[in-house]
Amino acid sequence: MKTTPPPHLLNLNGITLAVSADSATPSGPGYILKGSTVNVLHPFSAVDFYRHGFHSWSLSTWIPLDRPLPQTRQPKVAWSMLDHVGMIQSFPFTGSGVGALRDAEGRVLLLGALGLDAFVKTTDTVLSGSCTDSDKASPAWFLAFGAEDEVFAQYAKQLEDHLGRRKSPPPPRIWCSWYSLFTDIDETGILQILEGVKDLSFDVFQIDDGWQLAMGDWDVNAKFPSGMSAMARRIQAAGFQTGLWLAPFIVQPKSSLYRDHPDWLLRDEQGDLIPAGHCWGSVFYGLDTTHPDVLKWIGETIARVRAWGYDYLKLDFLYAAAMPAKRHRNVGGEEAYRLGLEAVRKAAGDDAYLLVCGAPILSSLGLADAARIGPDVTPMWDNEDRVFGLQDFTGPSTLNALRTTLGRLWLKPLLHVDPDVFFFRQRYNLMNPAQNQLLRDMATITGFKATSDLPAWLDPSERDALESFLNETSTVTKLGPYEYAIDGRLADFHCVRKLWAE
Ligand code: 9PG
Repeated sequence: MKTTPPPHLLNLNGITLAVSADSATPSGPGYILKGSTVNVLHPFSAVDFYRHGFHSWSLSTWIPLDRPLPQTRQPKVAWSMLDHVGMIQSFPFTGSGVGALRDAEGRVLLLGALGLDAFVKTTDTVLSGSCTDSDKASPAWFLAFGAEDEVFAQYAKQLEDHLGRRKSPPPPRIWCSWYSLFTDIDETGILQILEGVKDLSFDVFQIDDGWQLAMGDWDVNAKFPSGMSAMARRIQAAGFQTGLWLAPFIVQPKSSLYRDHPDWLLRDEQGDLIPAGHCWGSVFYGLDTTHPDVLKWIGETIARVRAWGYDYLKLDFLYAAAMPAKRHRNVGGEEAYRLGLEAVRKAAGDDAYLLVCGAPILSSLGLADAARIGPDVTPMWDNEDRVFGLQDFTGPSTLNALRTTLGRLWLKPLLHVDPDVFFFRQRYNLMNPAQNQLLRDMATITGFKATSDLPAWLDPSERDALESFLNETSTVTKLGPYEYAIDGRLADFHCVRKLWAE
């Protein structure tokens, strides 16, 4: 029979908490709790819950406890692209890895896992954590209470101690092909752009989605007749580091990988394939990264791309390896994902720069140099059909991207945080100057600067403004949860608080 551990009465920064856990040990300004499940009963009147989404695009923000958002109306096939399916089922008051409560005075009670495959839920009075990390008999948690920035900073320090941190130089400045051309890229067009940006202060020139045969078949398609090595050499000759996009954990039905290795794909208990989402005109699936043959294939794929000459890899749709499933080895989704990411890191080598995207966040720590921490931006402010029509806050839009990025800035001490691109072009851009400014301000705050503006779309003054922005170093001061000062100018992000239709 399972025994319930007695509640520990903990005094934390002036409040008394009743905690059920296997153990509770003071650690600096907080406590380390141990247990597969832990419960924290607190005495204060919380008004907001900090919901941390599962992967890069998943909603991460403070949500008022008295205004619960309804579950998304997206079809189930799309759910994994939005978040962890279990978190959509118990939407919105369940967080991935970490959860926190905030009272009217802005004091925060935070419960954060220090292992993988953990969730934090809340009711008005209790924060509850559950963790299935198979590595640990009694998983560890960090519990802290105090000023918001302090408790998140303390949690970040604990995560670094448990999961590690890559020692990367400052983030590179990137030109990326996605947000102008999407999949409509080819060799001639890319070489023309390379010529047009070669005098601008980018460090990395990154080719995005559109060069490959299929998701699963990571070889060059007919649009790049000289091949990807030749392209890498041209990028280097222009003075840039070479960047390439790939989504090594997903598989499209049209790929040869799908036909040749049906046993490598994630399935449920009944043996049915689990959709990882729907994109590019079809459903797609995730790989079982606990399968030794899959890990070998991942290593070979990454080694091939590295041998072509690419040093900066944007690894996308990675959540697909972390979905709940019946696997070759019986481990949790995030543990399985981390095995896959370890295989990537091993094959890429220590000197490769790995940007993870659509990626589970905590389980990427210590392996990735950078993580996208929000949905895609667009040269358009909102995505109302998806937000109000489908109750989905993960769709491409600048507002959605700013909201979740702002909610995840506490991760900055742990890795480079990528807020996605900004725009200097007014062509094909539906945002007003203030909206464009806010997006650039977020790039300044994170220190991660990337754009997809085509040189042909920039007028001379926009090109000059882009060049000076790439070379700018600014003084950033946080004024409050939704306000920053950049060189003394206010950057006001209060707009991200509006989540529901008024
Ligand atoms: C390439 C793109 C870019 C981009 C990534 C990722 O919800 N969706 O349908 C959805 C589609 C694409 C997507 C995100 C969400 O974008 O974030 O930077 O690399 O893939 O296909």
